[in-house]
Amino acid sequence: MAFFAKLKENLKGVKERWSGGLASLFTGEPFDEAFWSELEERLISGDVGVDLSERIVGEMKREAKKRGISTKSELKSVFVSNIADRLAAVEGMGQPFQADDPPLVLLMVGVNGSGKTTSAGKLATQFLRQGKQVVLAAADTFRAAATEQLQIWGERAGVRVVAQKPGSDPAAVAFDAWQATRASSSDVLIVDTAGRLHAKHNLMEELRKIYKVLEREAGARIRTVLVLDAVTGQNGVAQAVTFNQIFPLSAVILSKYDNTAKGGVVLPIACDLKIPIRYIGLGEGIEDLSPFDPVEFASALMDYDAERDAKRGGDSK
Ligand SMILES: Nc1nc2c(ncn2[C@@H]2O[C@H](COP(=O)(O)OP(=O)(O)OP(=O)(O)O)[C@@H](O)[C@H]2O)c(=O)[nH]1
Ligand SMILES: [Mg+2]
Repeated sequence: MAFFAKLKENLKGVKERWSGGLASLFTGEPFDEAFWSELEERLISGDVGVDLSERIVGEMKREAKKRGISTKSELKSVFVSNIADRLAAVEGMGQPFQADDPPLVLLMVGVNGSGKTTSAGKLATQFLRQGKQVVLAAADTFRAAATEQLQIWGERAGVRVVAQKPGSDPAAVAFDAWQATRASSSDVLIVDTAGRLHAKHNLMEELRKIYKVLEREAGARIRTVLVLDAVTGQNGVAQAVTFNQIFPLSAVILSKYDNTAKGGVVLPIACDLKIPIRYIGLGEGIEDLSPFDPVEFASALMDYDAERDAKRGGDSK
């Protein structure tokens, strides 16, 4: 199913979406100064952040002037392009990981409960479908339940899970799993880690250690993946900043997008931190992970179908 259709379907449950309030701003009559401040306010309230919201409104004003746009409905496509172009300008945006120079190593990180294990399971399934051989590493050794959870995903997907007993060194599990990946000539190793508060120094150091072990072995084949709960809002930016200081982040997976009324946090993460959002989580099921599409995201944000509009434009010619 296309990202947009799936997005719409999965978002049905969320009432009073932020995007609804945004889209309703863009109807009909000519716009005035009050329109711009209202737009800026709504962007800020949707977790876009103050600076970036100002910048977006400033650019839209200039664009509207340049093109002689006078109605709010015409501004809609200016808005959608502004958002989509900003996102698309970030290298890797929306691009799923490729395992064409195996083995690809994905290190899943994020705060407690953000969706790391679930996303690891979903990714494993997608790689399997591409005919890739996958190994999962249970490097969340804090809780026995964490390993069990990953093993359930492994069984469901038909993937080998490398684990040790609870309390073992997560870096040692990662190393074991790397060796298993090599020995079995697998294409992808996905390392699940324990959730950690980005403010907890010792836990972040532990993560650095796991990364070092993997980087030593896998070199440039390692990708660091921050799983961010879309519901977290602006705090997601702070999380991304801190994890990005431990090691450069290769990607964000925005999980639980089906649970949030907002989602504007992707903009500061992309535009200010230059971290590509590669996937978006739209539910708890194995199928509910889609590559992030900036154009469809921007359109859905406005509840505005750019393709449909383009067709209409074409019809009227
Ligand atoms: N609705 C929805 N729920 C999700 C999504 N991704 C994960 N979840 C749910 O969020 C909860 C936490 O997910 P986990 O994958 O266990 O999160 P985690 O980051 O591994 O958690 P810890 O290991 O405890 O830090 C589970 O109930 C998942 O089913 C999503 O995209 N949408
Ligand atoms: Mg987990």
